Amino acid sequence: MNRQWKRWIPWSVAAALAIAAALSGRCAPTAPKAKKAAAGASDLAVAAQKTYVAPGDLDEFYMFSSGGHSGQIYVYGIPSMRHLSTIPVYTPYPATGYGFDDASKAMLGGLTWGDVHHPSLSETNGDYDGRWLFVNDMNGRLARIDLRDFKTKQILGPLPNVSGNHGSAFVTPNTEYSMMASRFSIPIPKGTTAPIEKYATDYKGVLVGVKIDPKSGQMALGWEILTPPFDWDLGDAGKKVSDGWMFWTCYNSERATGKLEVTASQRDRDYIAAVDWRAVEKAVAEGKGDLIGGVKVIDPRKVPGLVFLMPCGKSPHGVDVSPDGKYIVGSGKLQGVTTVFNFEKVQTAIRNKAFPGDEDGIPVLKYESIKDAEVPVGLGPLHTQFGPDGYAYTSLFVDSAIAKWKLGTWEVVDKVPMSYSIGHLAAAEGDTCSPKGKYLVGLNKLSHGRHLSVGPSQPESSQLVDISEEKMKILLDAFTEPEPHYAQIVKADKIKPIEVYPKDENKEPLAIWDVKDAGVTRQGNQVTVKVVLVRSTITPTAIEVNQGDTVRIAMTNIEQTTDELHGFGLLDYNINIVVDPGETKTVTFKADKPGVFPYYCTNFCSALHQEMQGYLIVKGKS
Ligand code: K7E
Ligand code: CUA
Repeated sequence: MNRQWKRWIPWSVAAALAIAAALSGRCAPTAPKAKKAAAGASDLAVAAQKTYVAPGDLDEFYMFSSGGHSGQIYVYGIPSMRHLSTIPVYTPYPATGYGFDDASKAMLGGLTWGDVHHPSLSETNGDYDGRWLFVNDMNGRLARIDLRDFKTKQILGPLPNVSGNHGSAFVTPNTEYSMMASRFSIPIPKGTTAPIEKYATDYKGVLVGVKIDPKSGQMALGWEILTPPFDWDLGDAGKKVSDGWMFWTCYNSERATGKLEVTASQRDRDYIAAVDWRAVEKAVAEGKGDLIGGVKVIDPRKVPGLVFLMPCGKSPHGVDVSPDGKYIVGSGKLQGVTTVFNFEKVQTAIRNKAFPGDEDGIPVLKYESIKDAEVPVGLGPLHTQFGPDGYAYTSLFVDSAIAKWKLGTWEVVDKVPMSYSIGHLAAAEGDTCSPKGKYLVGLNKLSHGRHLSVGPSQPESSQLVDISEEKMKILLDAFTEPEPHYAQIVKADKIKPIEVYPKDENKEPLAIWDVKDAGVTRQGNQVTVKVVLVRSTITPTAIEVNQGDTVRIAMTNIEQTTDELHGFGLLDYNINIVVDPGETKTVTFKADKPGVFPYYCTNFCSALHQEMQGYLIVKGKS
């Protein structure tokens, strides 16, 4: 054990004590009983002014926040922290009819939830380009949201061999790939079994490259890399000088099973994997790799030189590459320091083949030879974001604070407490090549009653922090939907959404634009209904079918006016469709219940919205 690792031990002990105390409730802050000023009146006035967005004015940034196991993405405006929109991705969302029409139902593939952790905006030259948002699901899936209309357009997966897609959906600087890594290891291919006692040898993790089509954003499974059964956690792509490399942290390099909080904390260190993804791409193109579960899988024992392991403090969470690509920041979750690795030193060590060891054929680099600094940020460093001026911001879970420090001098210049227990943080474009500064949001895990009580199921809290000056200042408490693991903040003018679907772009063959084309056609027991939705009638106003028919209703909202949505609610058949202006949606169902069933417009659309209704008549068999 070298000196470095020894120095960390007291930190680990202190951290363990702090966590134990927090868990036992001894440190639990008491809820404020009434509104109280946390700072002087003038500070509060400045904070209020900085976050106040006057009626009719617009926020400066969008924040796309992970919805965790709600399976959704939440869109907030910054600095107001107002919730603007919910984008359903892996979960049906009745408010927008998502998961009820044929197309979105097919995308969900029968699954009704997902667990979204890390949204990832598409990039060009390492900066957000405002085109797409990729989001992971723990269940081996990846989704693409088109920011032209803020709708989920594709869900890929569950992908073969992947169990627990946590280390995702990080894109490379020109959105060549969205990367993925398994948190849980399993015997592969999926579907085979091995006893838990053989975990260390027979269970495997995978690192995955999902290829993105540069024009359409279409995702396709590229390749996988076989790894020991480590629990891959978080990732970040190299940029500028480190472009072409991908980094992922892991815990449980012990390859332990059972009570991981004990068994996976035995070693002083875990790893950050460094993957030369351009070389992987080339190797796969040359036919290297084995076909496992239908995908090309590279085994580093057979194809060396693609993957390397950088030792890192035990149980690291975030790994974050600086805007210039020179530094890779990673920290043990129980440490009091964050380690800055130097990409050039990593390259030198690889060139010199300075590998003191290996893990199943993957070379391990020497910690001392690749690190530049250990920055004494405070206890429990989790995740780092960057500002435009060479500053880095690290969230500290155990200290419940954010530390601001300088790249290059490694000096900690400021700290601000968070209420309470910060997880990730998101600075404006703070993980790109050109961070914007100004604002940072602490995504806190607990709120401990800093809000009107809503019972035991308390909301998450997020805090907006002003980072425009030397000292960080908390501006606002906001209560976000669960579970805000990670978020990204992008300049609002980079996103250019449409407000109606242009009629001439509608390619749905069943779309109609005139009420005279509406009606029912039949082929045997297959019934097609073409419907027009326009203020304030659903045409046809009655639909007659026979019991046992398969009915497909295609409804076109022929409006070309902003905000004129119409809905189609048919309660007795669990049908709930919302159609945006210029859009066509279809729903297919079996008319198995005879009777008369009203349908109605669900979205308020006009003074005569209430009159927008009709009847489905299902004639009984006898
Ligand atoms: Cu920190 Cu899944 Cu990135 Cu939760 S993750 S906190
Ligand atoms: Cu259409 Cu209400």
